Amino acid sequence: MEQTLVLIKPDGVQRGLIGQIITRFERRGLKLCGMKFMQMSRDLASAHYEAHVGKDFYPGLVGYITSGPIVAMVWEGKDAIQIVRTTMGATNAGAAAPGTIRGDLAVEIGRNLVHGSDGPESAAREVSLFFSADELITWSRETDRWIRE
Ligand code: DAT
Ligand code: MG
Repeated sequence: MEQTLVLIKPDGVQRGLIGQIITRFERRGLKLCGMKFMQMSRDLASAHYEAHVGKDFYPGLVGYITSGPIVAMVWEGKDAIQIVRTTMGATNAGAAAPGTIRGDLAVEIGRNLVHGSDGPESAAREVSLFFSADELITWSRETDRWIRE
């Protein structure tokens, strides 16, 4: 089953939106299989955002993601990567569609509340940056047959 890394960024924690953001993924039908409340080090931030090194927004991005505690989660399901991305909405929150997390709760790209892996390779890489294998729980859920036929 596909797994993807989701972060509730420091603005989501500071604004008291942890519960609302988790609820969006729960009610969509994805299954939580790992979660931790933590502060990202600069080393972890550089590894996580290695694709953006050298871009003009990179220093601000690392400063933002390390500025306070975050919630790191792994969500699982068929097509979980794409489903998380559509639930989050566009990167630039100011242009994100209403109904998405960013489109309902945020207004700009530099405070866009959430991170979700963008493909199978980045998901595998990012999940292993934040979680060891024994921190991920495999469990069966009674409602799954009412979510997928
Ligand atoms: P996403 O978070 O939707 O996967 P991304 O991987 O392209 O987007 O970029 C990572 C983060 O970097 C993004 O959430 C916000 C920031 N960012 C990206 N492009 C930016 C830009 N042009 N100006 C400012 N911040 C940007
Ligand atoms: Mg990305």
